[in-house]
Amino acid sequence: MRTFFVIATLFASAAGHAGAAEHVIGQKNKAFTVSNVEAKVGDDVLFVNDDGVFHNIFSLSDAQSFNLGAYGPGVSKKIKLEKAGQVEVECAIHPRMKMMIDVSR
Ligand SMILES: [Cu+2]
Repeated sequence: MRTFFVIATLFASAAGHAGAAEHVIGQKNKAFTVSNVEAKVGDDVLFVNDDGVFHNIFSLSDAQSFNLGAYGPGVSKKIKLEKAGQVEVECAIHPRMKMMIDVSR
């Protein structure tokens, strides 16, 4: 009987972890295609340059800092969200480009 409860508990905790999602954030007309994204730790974010110009997407946020470097039209760059918190995303080439990723557990 005790064994049954242990196994049932293991299944219950495994069911709580859904697969990681992928969030696509485009860059078009020197702007992000979305201004706010709700995400979970472990999700991927794909930055897609749908523009005719280069972008250099980065973040200096405490939750996650990264710098994708300059990349041209048609190029995509992926990151994995590693910590909960607010990740403010900017472009080093276009200072007006800003968006926020809210990462929760
Ligand atoms: Cu840009």
